[in-house]
Amino acid sequence: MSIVHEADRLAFLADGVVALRGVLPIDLVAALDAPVERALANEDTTTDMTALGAALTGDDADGDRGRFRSGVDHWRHDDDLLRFATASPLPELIAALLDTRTLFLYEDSVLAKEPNTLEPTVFHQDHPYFSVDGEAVCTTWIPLDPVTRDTGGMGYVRGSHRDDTRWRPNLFVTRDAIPGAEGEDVPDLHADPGDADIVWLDAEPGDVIVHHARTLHGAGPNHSTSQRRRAISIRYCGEGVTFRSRALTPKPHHETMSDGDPLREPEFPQAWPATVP
Ligand SMILES: O=C(O)CCC(=O)C(=O)O
Repeated sequence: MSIVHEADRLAFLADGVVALRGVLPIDLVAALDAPVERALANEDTTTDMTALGAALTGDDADGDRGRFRSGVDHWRHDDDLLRFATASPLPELIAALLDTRTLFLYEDSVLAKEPNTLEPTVFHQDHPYFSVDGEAVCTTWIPLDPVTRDTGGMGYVRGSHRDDTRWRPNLFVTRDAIPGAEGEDVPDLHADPGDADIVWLDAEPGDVIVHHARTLHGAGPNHSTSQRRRAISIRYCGEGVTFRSRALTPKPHHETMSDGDPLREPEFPQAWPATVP
């Protein structure tokens, strides 16, 4: 079992992001291949973000270009993904990193950029998309393929989780705000990083990148002609986090929750301490 070092915890607190290198067994990551492909093939849970971006900008989504596909809440339909999120070595690592006695699964997401995918992932902050309040909220990003800045690697604005700015949620593939969303528009950091301290993190299968829910982050296009960029992103909440409905991203399985409720099963599966053998 890998240990989260104190230096990792301090880096996460200071920067709002940390890369935990080689902390997942390679065969465990390889075993995600089949469930991730199932998730990508499921049009009920997964969106063609390339088509969405083209519809929003009036571009042509056809032709010789790769697709960016992304979905959410696959754990609800796929026991392999639920087990990975709640009964693998991952939750213990994250509980240690957040220094929390309990950890609940908020959601999972598959995010694939096929070779020659033109869309970057626009910089955004996760917090406004999540129906929770509290400090101990994070996203883990787990690559199934080796990833570099050129193939869609992730970039994080170090220290942005300490900024009180409420950033307006966008649709990931354009900077246009989600209609009705409040907050300030995130600057176009892909075009002009200005004085933002962006760290671009290459990653390998076995690595886990963890960012705080307030950390601004984005990703590049996949310029490779042969290398896929598949990842699964799992979002967790620790002690002290409570439910707070946000109308932008309602989930049917949250209907039983009221504002201020502590997180609980079955709406938020308990990931740590483990309940599933
Ligand atoms: O994989 C990507 O391109 C974006 C992932 C992301 O923003 C997230 O998981 O919070």
